Amino acid sequence: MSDCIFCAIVDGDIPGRIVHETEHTLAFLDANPLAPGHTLVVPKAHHARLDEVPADAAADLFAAVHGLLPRVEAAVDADATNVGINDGPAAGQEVDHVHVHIVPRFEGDGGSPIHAVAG
Ligand code: IU
Repeated sequence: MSDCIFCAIVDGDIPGRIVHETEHTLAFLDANPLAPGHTLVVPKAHHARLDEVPADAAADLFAAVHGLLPRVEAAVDADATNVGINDGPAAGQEVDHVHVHIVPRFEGDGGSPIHAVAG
């Protein structure tokens, strides 16, 4: 078993609530969701940082995000979505396998916009 939790999900060694899969990309529900429908999209290959992901795999990753966004919003009847990557420990990255957060947002939900961290 891999010592990377997301590699283990990709490899099927531990269960993930998978919502979408392509040849190079996997999407699954976050185990500790910030909101209903909080989804993580990962490249299947292990890369810690976004700039380590080959360009074609990064294109696949964002194509998957692009396709999933309206489906996630519709699934939970969200009003909007935060899409983001914590790219590196100083940016809050806790799992060192690149992952894109898709966080559904609802009018008046009291959450923070991504730019709040820089404010
Ligand atoms: P971060 O960007 O690395 O901080 O986000 C890691 C996310 O991975 C966070 O939202 C966790 O809830 C999520 N997660 C998960 O879904 N399953 C796990 O086994 C672990 C973390 I560890």
